[in-house]
Amino acid sequence: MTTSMTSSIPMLRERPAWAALAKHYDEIRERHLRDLFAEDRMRGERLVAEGGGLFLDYSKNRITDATVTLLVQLAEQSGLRERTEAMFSGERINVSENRSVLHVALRMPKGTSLIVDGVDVVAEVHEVLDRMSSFAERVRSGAWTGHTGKPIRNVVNIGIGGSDLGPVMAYEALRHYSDRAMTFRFVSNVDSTDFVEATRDLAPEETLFIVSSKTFTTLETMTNARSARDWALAGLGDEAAIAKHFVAVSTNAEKVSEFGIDTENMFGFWEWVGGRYSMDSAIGLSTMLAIGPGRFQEMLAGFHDMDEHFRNTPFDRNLPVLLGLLAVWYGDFFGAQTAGVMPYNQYLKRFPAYLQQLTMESNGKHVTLDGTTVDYDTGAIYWGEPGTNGQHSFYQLIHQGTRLIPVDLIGFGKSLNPLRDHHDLLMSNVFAQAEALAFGRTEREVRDEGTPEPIVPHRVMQGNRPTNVILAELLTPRTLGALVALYEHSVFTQGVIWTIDSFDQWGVELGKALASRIVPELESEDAPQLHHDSSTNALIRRYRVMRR
Ligand code: G6Q
Repeated sequence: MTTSMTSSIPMLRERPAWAALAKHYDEIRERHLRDLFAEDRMRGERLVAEGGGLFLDYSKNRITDATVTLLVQLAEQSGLRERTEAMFSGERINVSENRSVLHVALRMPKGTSLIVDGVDVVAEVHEVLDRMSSFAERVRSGAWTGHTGKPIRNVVNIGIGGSDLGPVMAYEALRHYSDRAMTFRFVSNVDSTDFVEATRDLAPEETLFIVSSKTFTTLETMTNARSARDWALAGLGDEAAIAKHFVAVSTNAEKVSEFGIDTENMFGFWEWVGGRYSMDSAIGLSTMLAIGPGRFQEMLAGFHDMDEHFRNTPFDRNLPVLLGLLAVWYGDFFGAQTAGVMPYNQYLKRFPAYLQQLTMESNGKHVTLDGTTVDYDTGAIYWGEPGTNGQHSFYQLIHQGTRLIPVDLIGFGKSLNPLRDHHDLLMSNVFAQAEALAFGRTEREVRDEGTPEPIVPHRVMQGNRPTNVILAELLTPRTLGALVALYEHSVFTQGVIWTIDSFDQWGVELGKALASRIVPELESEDAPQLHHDSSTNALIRRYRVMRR
């Protein structure tokens, strides 16, 4: 499948900037950040960029001005400009699923329009947002009551993957702004423990379930939704109660009504919204219930700020483009296998998990858009924990291990919960870590501190470990939107360089199909015959004995 968008673009290794970068890499691979900073006293003030309310310091990367120039050329030669326009205008850039990729339309302001296949998608988006808003207002004010007339106090989102990770992350991130009289829970795992623990202290008459599933066929979600219905019926004793305690978020009205949810209580979205790009669609209903429609709109405005920045800013000042190009630089030239993202903000504790799906499901691909197997590395393994916790565990390996791990450190100017000197202590760690990773401690420095000779090598920090520092003034719905969009577009930038489809997920689809084949084999001891490999057959037989 060759698309008109990419047919004129040579394979990655044949793009002139790639060869130039390979040569340039040989020249600067040994250069130390200590020297790069010593040579240019303004480096820390020059290699920065701003957009969408976020500030990026990328000076502590193993780059020179020439590196940035070559990476920007690579972006140009990869068609990033054209592909970005193709995405924003609704072209079917998700080639393997033949779909448009229009999460950017989810946050276009009311009154603007984007016509795709004769339909104004922005008008459709706002129609759903308006319905969500009026529903959220009714629930939050107590006007929407449960079956027994009591207001809803608990909201349980049932969904998995893209229908879970965004909502959980956003709820945790924006908890400061949420209605504290309400309880929010998220059930994703088909392990019944997830459902049981999430609902054990909730009163059914005050509980609303949001069944969030784009397809409304996902095994985990439908299994949990059925258990939720049993739970609600056991507590409320009446089928009629379902209408008051269940709403759905889906693209599949037929399946929603088959399940027994009135499609009046369904909030739709569209096939052009990928699961991992859906937290700002109706999939964000739990977020809106928590923080209210006004603040949800602010979050959308933050996404849109970053969309505009991405679309309109020259590449060498463009935050998502710079982050994306640096990821390619470390992954493909330095051979970095992983990348760390460490938010120095407890509210962002689920942000790394959210990013894992966004980055790894999008760019974990081994063929190009036309199906050719790649001969370079694609998406890195993303991971992280909030600071400062990580510093007391795995940072050791980042500082002194043998692997290169580029790290993003995310911090804020102000705390939402100021207490004594906590915030300055927190932020001093951001700056100190970035500094130590870049500059390390030389043998001489260690010796001058009076370190006994045999201990000197152990205390030496080589430094030259790259970081990006991302700062925003305050964690608000708006900055969260901008931060998520920053990574969305960075992922897109990387995907364009690698000429892969960042918007399909055939590996995930495979998992969905495989397990359902084995279920009947676990339930019955006689038939059907087992036709797997010898290991799978033996494991199934052992499990049959264990489950008796
Ligand atoms: C996301 C993936 C995947 C998906 C889940 C849930 O991009 O496609 O994580 O979101 O498998 O799918 P449903 O929303 O259809 O239940």
